[in-house]
Amino acid sequence: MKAAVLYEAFKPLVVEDLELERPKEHEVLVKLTASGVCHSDLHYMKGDREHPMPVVLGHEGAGIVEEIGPGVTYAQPGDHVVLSFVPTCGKCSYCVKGRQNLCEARYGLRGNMQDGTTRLRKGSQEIHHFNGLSTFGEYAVVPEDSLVKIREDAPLDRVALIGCGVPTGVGAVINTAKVRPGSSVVVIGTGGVGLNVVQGAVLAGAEAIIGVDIHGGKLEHALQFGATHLINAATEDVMEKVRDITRGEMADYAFEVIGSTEAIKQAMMTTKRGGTTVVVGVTPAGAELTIDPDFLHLDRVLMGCTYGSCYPRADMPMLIDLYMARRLKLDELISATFKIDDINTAFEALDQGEVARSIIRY
Ligand code: COD
Ligand code: ZN
Ligand code: ZN
Repeated sequence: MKAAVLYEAFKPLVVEDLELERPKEHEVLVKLTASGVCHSDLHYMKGDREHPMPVVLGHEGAGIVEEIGPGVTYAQPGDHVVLSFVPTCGKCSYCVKGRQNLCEARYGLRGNMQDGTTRLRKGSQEIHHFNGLSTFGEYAVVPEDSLVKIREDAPLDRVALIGCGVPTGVGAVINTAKVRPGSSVVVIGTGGVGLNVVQGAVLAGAEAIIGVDIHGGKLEHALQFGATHLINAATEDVMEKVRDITRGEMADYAFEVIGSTEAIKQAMMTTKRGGTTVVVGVTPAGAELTIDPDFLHLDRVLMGCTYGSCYPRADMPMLIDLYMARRLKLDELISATFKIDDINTAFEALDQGEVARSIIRY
């Protein structure tokens, strides 16, 4: 199959033919229809975060089950699925307490499948998996526990985005922060994931939704997704503008959706007493955050967040239902579609801030 391989950071992806072994116990072969191009993949390409290499990146995908390995009971060939970059085992202490996004199984997958081996190969060279998914290929062998079955009338290219950007952003609002109707919300970074924070705030009934970015084009997207106010952080004073918009009070909630310590601090500074800051982005390895603890003393909350605190098998079908009922935007998120041969162009466009989200269609 054709796939895009990252051999080392700071080098372009190499699109080439790889061998993909058949699924082993509790694994499934999926024919992918589309994969989203997310900034988290770019972090590995730019050396911000480390991973065993060579690796096939990609963690936002959907497709059709082609073959099941021994012992698989959840899915059958022909099932339409979205892939979850956190498998949920249903048995660990996190899963049984409803914290499926923190499932133990995610830690058994660093570069390999759960048995510690890889199904991807180029000749004699082993190629690593990414989060057990590796969606930048025409096919993927994934753990059974990473599958989320979905309704068959949902368009399989669009719902690929339900694998990462949508639950990460919408979930941060609904599940992590539990934003209340009538709230004021600041969203710093209105890219592919940030736009989903914006539309999550709309779903939650927020009154003021303030989009902050440094690219005018990204801010325009935010308006389309329901932002009520926009701030260009490259030219405007973010604190001052949030103060004006909230009539001097500052915001109830702020979301950092970039992966920068400066932006985390900025997010916190836009919250009022008792306000909540949610950190969605992951900062480069080794980063440190310094804050004045007195700021937290006034009942402020600083929260982390992974995968929008979601339970993939419950939340993803629900998000697809909302999309099919036209209550959630997916089509508008996709500003460009690429073939896998042009995947490096897709990443350049993301890096330059030219797209909301782009997808690779197989
Ligand atoms: N001030 C305001 N906006 C900024 C600034 C700044 N100083 N710097 C960059 N931005 C804007 C960019 O213009 C862009 O619009 C936006 O921030 C980032 O958007 P994208 O589209 O480039 O990135 P996303 O939305 O695909 O990814 C953002 C994440 C925060 C999710 C990502 O960077 C990250 O940290 N991922 C790891 C965390 C995670 O949850 N990973 C799991 C799967 S995503
Ligand atoms: Zn992602
Ligand atoms: Zn578990």
